[in-house]
Amino acid sequence: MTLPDEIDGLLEAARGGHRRALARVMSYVERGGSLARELGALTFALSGKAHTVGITGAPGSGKSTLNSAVVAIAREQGERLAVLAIDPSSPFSGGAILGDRVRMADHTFDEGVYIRSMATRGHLGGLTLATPLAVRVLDALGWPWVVIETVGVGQVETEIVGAADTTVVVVNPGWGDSVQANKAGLMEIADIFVVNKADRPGTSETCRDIRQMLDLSAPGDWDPPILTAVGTTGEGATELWDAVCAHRDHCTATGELTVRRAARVENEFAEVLRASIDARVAAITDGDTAANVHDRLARREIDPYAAAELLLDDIGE
Ligand SMILES: Nc1nc2c(ncn2[C@@H]2O[C@H](COP(=O)(O)OP(=O)(O)O)[C@@H](O)[C@H]2O)c(=O)[nH]1
Ligand SMILES: [Mg+2]
Repeated sequence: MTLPDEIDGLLEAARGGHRRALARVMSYVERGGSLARELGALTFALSGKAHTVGITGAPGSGKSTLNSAVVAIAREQGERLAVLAIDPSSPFSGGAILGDRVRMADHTFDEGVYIRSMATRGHLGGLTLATPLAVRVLDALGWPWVVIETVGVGQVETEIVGAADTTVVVVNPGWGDSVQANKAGLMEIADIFVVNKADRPGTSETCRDIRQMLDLSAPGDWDPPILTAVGTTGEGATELWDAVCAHRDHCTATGELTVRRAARVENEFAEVLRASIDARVAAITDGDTAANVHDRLARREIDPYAAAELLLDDIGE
């Protein structure tokens, strides 16, 4: 079957399970620009049904291995899942992603699993805007679960994954003693903790350390469970999947899910606005007005506030 040229047809084919159509749609999302924009507009009203799960943790902590084991369990229960692997530190053909492909190879021929490594070249706002768009498109195309794997090293990655409905933080034995820049950030976003590589010494100490750190933070109505797992054998994968489902049920019952989703779309709006303003300012900065403003600023004829106002007046059109 040849692929339709127009976006609507492509979306319809992708929704009908046509893998090449889906791959093409996701490439458009990745590439950004007007086609991504159009896809976003067409899919927005259809989205909001999928439950999104973020998995984060240091590189090498075993996120992909564990995720693959969890996907297998979910599949046994008849669930369909789309997995987005986002790793800004490694380019599309990089080692980490290649590793992910190998680990995920078990699911290659399974129609109920879709796995995509995301790159975000050409995207206004980068990862922060490309990821929610990608998630929304998968959601609108009928994937009931969208799993987002990202490296929990930077603030942007933490924010992305923290915006999921359920956030899983993967750590390893010894994490309690480690000095990690964004440890507090990870503590804040975790709905579920997993100490993976529980075949190594120090697992129970790490669980205890996390417990203590959690006890110091303000109690919410969901107490994040601290699980242990061995990704390579699949030990603990069932418990992790059960915890994800329990968290989803909890959020649904309490209305927390609706609150989170409203906050998420509000954040995205703010982000889009900021990125659009930045882009317009950058465009102006190349022009005559800008040169003039910079000169006057340098000569101290106008102050930075007046200079900003002059530029912003130009945006207004
Ligand atoms: N010993 C041990 N190794 C593991 C475990 N889980 C994953 N690994 C190994 O850790 C390495 C990194 O795993 P990977 O899933 O790519 O980590 P990611 O970067 O977080 O996605 C691989 O060599 C895995 O085989 C585990 O539970 N125990
Ligand atoms: Mg990985």
